[in-house]
Amino acid sequence: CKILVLLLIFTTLFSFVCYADNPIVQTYYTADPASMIYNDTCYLYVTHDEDTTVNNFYTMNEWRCYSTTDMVNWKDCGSVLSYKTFSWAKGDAWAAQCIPRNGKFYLYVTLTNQYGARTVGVAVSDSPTGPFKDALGKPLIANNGAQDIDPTVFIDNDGQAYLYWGNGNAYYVKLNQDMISYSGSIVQVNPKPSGYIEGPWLYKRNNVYYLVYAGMGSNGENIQYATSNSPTGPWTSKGAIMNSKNSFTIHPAITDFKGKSYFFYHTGDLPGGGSYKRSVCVEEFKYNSDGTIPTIPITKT
Ligand code: FUB
Repeated sequence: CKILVLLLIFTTLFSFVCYADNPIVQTYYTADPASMIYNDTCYLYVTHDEDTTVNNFYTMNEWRCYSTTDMVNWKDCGSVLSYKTFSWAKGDAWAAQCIPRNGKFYLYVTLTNQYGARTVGVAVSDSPTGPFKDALGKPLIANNGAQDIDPTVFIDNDGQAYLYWGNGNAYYVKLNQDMISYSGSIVQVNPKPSGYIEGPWLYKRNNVYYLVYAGMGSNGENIQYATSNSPTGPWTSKGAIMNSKNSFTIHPAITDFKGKSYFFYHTGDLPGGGSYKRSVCVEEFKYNSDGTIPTIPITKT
């Protein structure tokens, strides 16, 4: 009986812990990583590639979350939100990012609305791992048919929050303190960051603002970045840091965690993987002494 209990404890623990080599998640096809540091833990929100060659496209219905305290052992926190939570959405649970504020967690997500337009929704929870609920009952961003995808959110030292997003062009708004509304109009970034396609990731380091994004590489997308002395630009191109691998798209997130810097992305590296069956990965890297980001090699272990 003791042995049975021990076996049960072991199998329960094992089923919740993913031991990370790249790809981090080996039990699902995952993409579009977005890291969030909270209480000494790194949470990683990912999309879930569910294409079963039904339409051979980005068939995605939910957002999943993984967490780690050491960047090696990852806990599967499960599915934290479905597109079905948004009564006004008809699918396409694409890239998302979560941020803590006001004792709550705000998850900005890409969704297709009932009219077929790509939009940005926002969900809120009391916990980083959900359950999240639709904060508005309607899209936060529905920019007249623009490709409103891939939201990234950032709060500056003065408390002003910024939401960037967009495919083809990049847009931003200044979010209000409540994080579910914005002031002023939507601004199209002009000129757009050099080579910009999609997947923006905005952050600040040593008083420099970084906008990291997907551009076009030689064989599918690559990751490029630009910097500015303001969160609203103008943006100076700093070049490419990583090419896509076994997947047309690639999508960035960057974080500092426990004194080290990490770059998250996705490839098509899991067995059976490809452009619509992607897998999230992480690389540790070091900034150059002038604050620029080096080219980052892809490792698969
Ligand atoms: O995952 C669906 C879309 O593919 C994302 O929104 C884009 O950034 C690209 O990764």
